[in-house]
Amino acid sequence: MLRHMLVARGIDDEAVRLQNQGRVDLWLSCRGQEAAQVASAMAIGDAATIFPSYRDHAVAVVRGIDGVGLVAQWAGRTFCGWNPRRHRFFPYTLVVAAQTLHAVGYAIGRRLQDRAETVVVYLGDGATSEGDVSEAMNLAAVESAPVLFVVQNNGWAISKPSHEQMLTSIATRARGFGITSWTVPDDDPDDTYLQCLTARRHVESTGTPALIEIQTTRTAGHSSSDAHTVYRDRDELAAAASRDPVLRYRQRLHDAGLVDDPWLDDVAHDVAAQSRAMVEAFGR
Ligand SMILES: Cc1ncc(C[n+]2csc(CCOP(=O)(O)OP(=O)(O)O)c2C)c(N)n1
Ligand SMILES: [Mg+2]
Repeated sequence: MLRHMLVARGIDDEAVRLQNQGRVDLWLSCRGQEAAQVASAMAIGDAATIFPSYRDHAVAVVRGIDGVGLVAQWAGRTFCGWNPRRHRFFPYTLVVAAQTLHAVGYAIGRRLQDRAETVVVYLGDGATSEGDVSEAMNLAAVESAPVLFVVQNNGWAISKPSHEQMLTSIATRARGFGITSWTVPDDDPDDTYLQCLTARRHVESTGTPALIEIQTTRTAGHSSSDAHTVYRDRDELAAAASRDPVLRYRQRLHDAGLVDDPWLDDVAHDVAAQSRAMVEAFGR
C-alpha cells in the first residue's frame, strides 16, 4: 500500500507541475486521499471491474496505470489513456455521478450474459446529491446487483460543504435503499483496508450491493482552476496537511522496521522514472 501511495503522490505532484507550466490543461489532484484510494483498491483486488470518477488516480495506480496514461486525457491527447478492459478500470467520468448508473447497468448486463462479476464504483460526497445516485442505488438494491459503492467523502463538492448537502450520513441514506453500508475514517490505511475487505466479501458472498463511506480529507483544491483557500479555513487546511496520510504511513512503517531506507530509495527511483516519462510525453 505504501508503495502505491508514494507513486500516486509522485504522479500527482508531477501533473500539478505540468499544469502550472501550461503543458496540461486541467488537473484534479487526489492529494490527501491516497490512503482512502489505495487501501480500498487493494482490498477490492484485481478481479472486480471498477468504474471511477475523475479523481481516482491512486486507484488507477493500483490497477497498473502509469502517469503518462493518467495525464493524457487532461492534456487533450485522448479520451482515455489506458485500456479499460485490460485494466478492468473504465474511463474517467466527468459527468458527476453518471458512472454509478453505468456500474449498475454493467453488473446487470454481465449477469444476463451469464458472466456475473463484482463491480465497484467510486464517487464523491457531492455526487450523492445527484438523482443518478438514488436511481443507481435503488436499481442495484431491487435487482440484487453485486455493486460496491465506494464513496470518498472529503466534505466538499467544490465549494459546497457536505453539511449543506445532506442532513444525515451517506451510509445512513444507503440503508434507506436497503443497501448494507459502513462508514470508515481513512486516517489509518490498514483499518480502511480491512473495512473495505469486509464490504467486498459482503458483495461477493451475497450477490447484493453494499456501500462504504470513507471519510477523507483532500489538501488540494477541487481542481487546478480552483482557489480553495477562498472558502476553506486556512488553519483547518494546515492541520490536515500536518496529518498527511502518506507521510504518516511512511513514518509508521519505517519506525516499525517494515520498510527501510533502501526500499524507500527504490520507490523514489520509480517515482523519478514516472516523472521523467511524464515530462518527456507532455513537457514540450
Ligand atoms: C452533472 C454534473 N454537474 C456538475 C458538474 C460540475 N462538478 C464537477 S465536480 C463537482 C463536485 C463533485 O463533488 P464530489 O462528488 O464530492 O467529488 P470531489 O470533487 O470532492 O472529489 C461538480 C459540481 C459536473 N461535472 N457534472
Ligand atoms: Mg467531495
